[in-house]
Amino acid sequence: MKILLSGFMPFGGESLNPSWEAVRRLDGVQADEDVILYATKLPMVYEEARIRLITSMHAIRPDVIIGVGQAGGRSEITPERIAVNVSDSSMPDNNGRILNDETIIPDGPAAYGSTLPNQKIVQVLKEMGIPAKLSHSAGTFVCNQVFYGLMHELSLRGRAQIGGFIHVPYITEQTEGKSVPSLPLHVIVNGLRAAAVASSKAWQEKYRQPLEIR
Ligand code: PCA
Repeated sequence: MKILLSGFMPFGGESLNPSWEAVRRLDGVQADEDVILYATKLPMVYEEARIRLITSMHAIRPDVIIGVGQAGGRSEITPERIAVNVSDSSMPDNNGRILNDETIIPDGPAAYGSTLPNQKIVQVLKEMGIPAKLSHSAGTFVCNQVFYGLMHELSLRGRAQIGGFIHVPYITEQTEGKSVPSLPLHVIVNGLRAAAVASSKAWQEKYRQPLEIR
């Protein structure tokens, strides 16, 4: 089975984005028996990011899709519970666009829940000694737009796919000289890899078919 992980380009004056730095190190990795990881890089631009992820989904045809983004200031790896149908931030995207109370998908539902095994992911990461916590808000910036767009796409297709979003803290290099929480890159990489394996198990429990008829 295939798992697609997305990461973002840097923004807000940063020279890197830990989401892309982490997922690019997982591209092509066999995370478990019959589990191959793929990474795709998204622009930090509202519509383009959402469309780019859907294009990658069409090309790769993954069973599990995990969007990943930077949440500067958080100290844990945080699977997101819910995506909301609104973009609203005083911060511009990388095209300089500021969105105010904008609906992402007109006539779409107010929110979608993640279909990743979030509680299991938090539990597995904690057992590995990696700080992890369920988050109840992915915000209303570009990450939430990608997360909402992903869940909307999955709801339209009705295929045997699960998906969701995980925010990660800054990596240590980004916070030198500042009193802001961070994690070493390798910890984030290991955490996302474990989250992918936990998700593959959840997918298999839900959709597993005998190998010979796949
Ligand atoms: N974090 C931003 C957008 C891109 C990213 O890595 C967010 O949380 O919306």
